[in-house]
Amino acid sequence: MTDNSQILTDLSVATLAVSDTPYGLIEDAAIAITDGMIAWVGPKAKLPQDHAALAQTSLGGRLVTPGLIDCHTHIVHGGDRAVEFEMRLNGASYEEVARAGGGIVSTVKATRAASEEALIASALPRVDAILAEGACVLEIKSGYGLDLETELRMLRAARAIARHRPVRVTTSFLGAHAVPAEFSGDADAYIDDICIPALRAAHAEGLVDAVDGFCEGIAFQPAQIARVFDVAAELGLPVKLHAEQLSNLGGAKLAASYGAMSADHIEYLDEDGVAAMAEAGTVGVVLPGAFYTLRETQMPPIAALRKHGVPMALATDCNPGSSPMTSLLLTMNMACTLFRMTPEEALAGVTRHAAAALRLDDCGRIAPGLRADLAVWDVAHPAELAYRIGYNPLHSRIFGGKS
Ligand code: DI6
Ligand code: FE
Repeated sequence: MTDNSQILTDLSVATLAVSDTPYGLIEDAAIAITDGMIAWVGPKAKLPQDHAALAQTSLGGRLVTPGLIDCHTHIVHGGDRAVEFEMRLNGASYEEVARAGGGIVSTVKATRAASEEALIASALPRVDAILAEGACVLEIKSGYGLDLETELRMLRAARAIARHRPVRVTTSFLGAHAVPAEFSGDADAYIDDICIPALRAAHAEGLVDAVDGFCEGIAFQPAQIARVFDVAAELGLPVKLHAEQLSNLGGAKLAASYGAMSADHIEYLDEDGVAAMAEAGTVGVVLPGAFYTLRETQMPPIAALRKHGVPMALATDCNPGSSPMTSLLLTMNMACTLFRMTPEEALAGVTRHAAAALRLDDCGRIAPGLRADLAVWDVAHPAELAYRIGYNPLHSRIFGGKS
């Protein structure tokens, strides 16, 4: 099955279209693909005659979903922090870990020391793990360079991933991720002298699809984030924000005031912030991998997000510190078990709502006119995708109509 014009038959399909049927599920379905796009989807008995000439491929009764979308990753970075993880579990204090060169500074050091080729080579096995669970789109952030050259190098490596693998990559400039040691105590100077010039340079090179920041006591204040977002607005770039992860600084509200695509983490988000997101059409990106790794106890306000109709997306947050995770299926399971999201919300979180978080309107659902990015699963019911722990039932992945 390599041709990208064909009819897929003998399948059930969770279209994730907005419909009265849970998951937008259609049994005994067929999907017509022409030129890498979905031409038709529906019950096989209703397949229009004009598609009947296309070659048919039986999927043996399997379930088809939209290709998954990981809408928040830091998958390009140097080094890892496994030894630091071990030191902590052997009783080392935060200071001892920091003195031994650990923490985010160690990732910045390793990333600055890595060539573009090395960054690509170290990211690819992680990318492969995510694709092996049916992902077709990855968002990738900068933010471990914190100097102009390395921020640009990270984004070039991110773009290169899409030339090395059949996957769509969207990039986010995250210069406002942390204050590097050389600007310690002077976050404002870092924003003016490095972050904003690096954003302009990265944009001029076509490396930036969106602008992100980390709004937190240990990172940047809302007023500093606002200065970066003002430049994003000037450049015509959409924004998103790591907001309310460890405390409530009103980051989501700030992001919403800039019409943000998403506010991410959001454990400490209050109902005021939820209402602002609903008003602005800002998606809430829930990241259970970081919650789990940090042994956080404050739950994201799932009930308030539901009440205000804020779409909830899910992502791995794949990063070497707070979420060394490369599984969207495990992310879905954690969202259900830790946050009591439903399996249907979890699947929407890595498909339809993840597409909305990235402002992509040609994927994340199965409907005519959208890209034929599909995941084919050896499961009978879509709830099984969030139910299992550490089991991958992917049968095959179709990217732009090609297996
Ligand atoms: N929030 C996080 O959890 C990560 N970045 C962020 O803004 C942590 C990054 C790291 O520890 O390397
Ligand atoms: Fe993150």
